[in-house]
Amino acid sequence: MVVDGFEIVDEISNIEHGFSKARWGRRATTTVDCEKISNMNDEVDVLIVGAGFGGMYMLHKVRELGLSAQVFEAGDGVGGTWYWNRYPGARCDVESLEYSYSFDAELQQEWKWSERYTSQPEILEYANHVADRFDLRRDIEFSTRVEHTHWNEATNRWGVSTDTGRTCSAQFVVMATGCLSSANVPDFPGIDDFAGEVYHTGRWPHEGVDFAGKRVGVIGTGSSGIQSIPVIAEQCADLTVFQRTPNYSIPAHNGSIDSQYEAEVKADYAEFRDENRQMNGGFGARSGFHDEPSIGYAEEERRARFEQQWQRGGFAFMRAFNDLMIDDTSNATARAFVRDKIAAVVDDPETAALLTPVPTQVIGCKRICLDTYYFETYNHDHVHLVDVSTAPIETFTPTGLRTGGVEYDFDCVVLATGFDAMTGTLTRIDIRGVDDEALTDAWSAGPVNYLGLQVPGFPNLFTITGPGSPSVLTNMIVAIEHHVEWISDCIEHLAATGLSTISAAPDAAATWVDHVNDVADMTLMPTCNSWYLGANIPGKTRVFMPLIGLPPYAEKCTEVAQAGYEGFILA
Ligand code: N01
Repeated sequence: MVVDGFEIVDEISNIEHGFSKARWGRRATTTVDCEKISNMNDEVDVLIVGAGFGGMYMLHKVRELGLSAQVFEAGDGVGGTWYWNRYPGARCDVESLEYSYSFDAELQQEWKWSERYTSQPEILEYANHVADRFDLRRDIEFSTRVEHTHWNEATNRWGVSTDTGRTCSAQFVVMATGCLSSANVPDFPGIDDFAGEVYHTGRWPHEGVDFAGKRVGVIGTGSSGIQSIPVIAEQCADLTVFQRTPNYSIPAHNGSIDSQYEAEVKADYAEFRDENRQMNGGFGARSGFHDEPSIGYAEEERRARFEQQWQRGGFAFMRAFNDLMIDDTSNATARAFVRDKIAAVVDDPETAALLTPVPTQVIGCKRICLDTYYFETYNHDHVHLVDVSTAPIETFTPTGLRTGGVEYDFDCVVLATGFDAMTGTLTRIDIRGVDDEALTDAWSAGPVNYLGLQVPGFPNLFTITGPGSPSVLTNMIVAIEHHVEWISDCIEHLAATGLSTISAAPDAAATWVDHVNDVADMTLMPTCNSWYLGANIPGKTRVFMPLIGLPPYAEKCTEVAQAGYEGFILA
């Protein structure tokens, strides 16, 4: 259905605070208000879309270059993913001392985290602190969603228009739109008829949700489900979890931050950051990484190593050996260890079996979850697990939902059903490059770009942590800082050399996409239906989107720049 130039779609990416069931969201159709695009009411050097950690730092860097910038942000505050994902239990799975900006020595010294893994409210507080400290807000227009971004070949500039009627012309556009910004709401029949409340974890109401005395259903057992289920269970009267695929989850062993460790890190923060940048994912250098394969280890020794890393908590577990993601036999030993842990924690053997991934399911193929008492939660009498792997959710009803012929009644249902990751937010904006080519057409067979930074035919448009770069496989802030600095150096280079445009060469991009997939194929990462492959979205082209390995990637980006931006066309 097309209304007022917008197609009404079954997704909620445009709703700010929670959402109404009757109106999931809007997506720009191909109908473009050309007048808006051509009569720009503002002109800047760099237009930045999004005021999360990427957009904020980009703005800061652009100002350092002495250029003008405008940020458009759909939310009414900064923080990006941490602005939207306010569900109970939301916290970072990378340790606080690592998940923070490194670009300003004073900032990293003065900020004090309270927990080992920071909660969403504290990260949002940090984002607001950064916005104030660097006086960022004056160039950010909030509650303003970019809908159209068109390249004008006559002027070599981008025309950008928003849902508020604001327009802007810019020489450069930087998409700092995040990788997990477009909520995935499966097409559940009858959802509009459900009389209760429906919430998506990625669009949580700012005022919170009162679960007291309520019957709650949670659909989904990825990171968002696994973090929120124990907290919701504490608050509600009755909880039913609908699980399609069981997940591996490692206890976070969260707690207050160790002040001695914090002092050690802060004594030489630069060294700590450097060590982490040398890690494959840009984090965890001091989490007991063992750079040796598991082969040759006797079963007992191997288990002792796994146990040691298990006790460290979180991603450290996957650093017990260096071949866990490339050798299925080695991976099988890790997953057997976790299977035993689940069996030891969950009282009811039937529930334990349902919660346990099948032996062939590679651990780490989907992003590992970090939890706090997730499996323990199923030992409570008021918490129930329903397997929907063979009998999917048939329909919502006015009082709940039905699956496997059984009706479940709820006061509210939480959708922890994930995101249209990495490409979803970009393809929902009407982006058009040279010859009016739509990004959706350029990416119809999967995302094509060079270094995850630029799409051929879309000059002067950069993506921060785009597909084709390590992004979601890293500590995002490390990847963000790397991209922002590369982009700002690139813009500075163009200005210094009197050039006005840069765009990825088609052959370089084609080779790069092959490279990203070749690297993935050397690992066990493509072996499951993960969102890294787009496999969670019906109809999405199945292609491995992020590049594995931050250090070689960063080296390549440096080499390309030093070689005069090899693989790019400069004009
Ligand atoms: O989403 P997911 P998420 N019927 O896609 C299920 C980051 N993150 O929001 O596995 C029934 O992982 C789906 O089932 P299946 C982190 O990178 C980080 O939890 O597809 N079930 C799955 O169980 C993470 O990886 C943190 O079979 C349906 C779940 O919904 C990413 O965000 C915290 C269904 C979706 O899991 C996404 O995590 C939270 C259907 N029709 C998130 N459709 C940190 O700690 C989907 N599902 C920083």
